[in-house]
Amino acid sequence: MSSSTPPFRAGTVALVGRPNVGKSTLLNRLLGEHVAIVTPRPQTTRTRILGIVNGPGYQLALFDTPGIHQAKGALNRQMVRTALSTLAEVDAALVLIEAGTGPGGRVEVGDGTRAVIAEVARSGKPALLGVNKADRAPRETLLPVIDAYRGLHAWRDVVPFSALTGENVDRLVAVLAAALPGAEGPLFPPDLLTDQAERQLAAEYVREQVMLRTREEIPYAVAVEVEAFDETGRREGGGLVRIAALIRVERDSQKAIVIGKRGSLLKEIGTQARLRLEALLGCKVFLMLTVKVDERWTEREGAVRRLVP
Ligand SMILES: Nc1nc2c(ncn2[C@@H]2O[C@H](COP(=O)(O)OP(=O)(O)O)[C@@H](O)[C@H]2O)c(=O)[nH]1
Ligand SMILES: [Mg+2]
Repeated sequence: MSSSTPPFRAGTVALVGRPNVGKSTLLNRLLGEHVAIVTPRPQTTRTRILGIVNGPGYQLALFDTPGIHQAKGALNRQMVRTALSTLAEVDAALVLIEAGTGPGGRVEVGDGTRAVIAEVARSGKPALLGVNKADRAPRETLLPVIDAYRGLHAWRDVVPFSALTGENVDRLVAVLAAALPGAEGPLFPPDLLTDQAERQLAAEYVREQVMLRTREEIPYAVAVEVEAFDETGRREGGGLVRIAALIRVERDSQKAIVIGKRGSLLKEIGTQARLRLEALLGCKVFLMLTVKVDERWTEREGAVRRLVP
């Protein structure tokens, strides 16, 4: 190796921010796979999800986390704890905000975002600010946003980008990679994409469809468990995987809604989740769904720990 070869860099980065700023969309874009579920609703991500991005001279282990917010209830408190404990364990932080200005072009930094920045400052970790959703912000509104945020923390850099279109994502990754510590080599096997097992992804794809197709409190009252994952019928390049999943809700009225008239909504949820699963697994999937009421599980610490591990 010549002395001019730059050192290899490898490390862990926590992807943190308010709910709904596009953290999971960014992770999926970087991995090229639907590893973290995405919906237009806040609090979609409930656990931390590892995605590994390999590039020339670096390996970036990125942890997607639940949004940091004023949490009410056992489930939400656990989600915020997960985000903060991830931040405490990593080498660096990638903080995401949404581009855009308020009325009259004013840059408004909400209390929630200030709280996220305070947590990052408290962690003492090197931090990069990503200004996401640049695709829907006119260029002239981006600069004032970047300027305002530069003054709020000693960021490594501030990078506008779009997780949705991919615009400037390359630069975001390059700046992140440069912030990683030097390493002998990769921390994880280079062919490992994520820590999410297929079984977990199956449960998450079902929850994603329930969240997309229900309203009000129901999206937040759902937990999904895979009870059976039978891949004895799976073959190289085809075959069949049989999956049985249990959808938990908090009340009888919610169960009736998720099932729908003569089972119509549950059928739709099953079809859409199955299509995503077939794309992931590369084979046919037989997906059986059941709905069960588990009274106020999101408010019980024990139930939350068991159902959202
Ligand atoms: N226009 C636009 N929408 C985005 C972008 N990134 C994410 N979104 C949308 O924002 C919503 C929340 O995204 P998600 O990744 O779940 O946010 P998270 O809660 O931070 O993980 C979804 O409807 C995404 O499609 C982006 O770059 N541009
Ligand atoms: Mg998310």
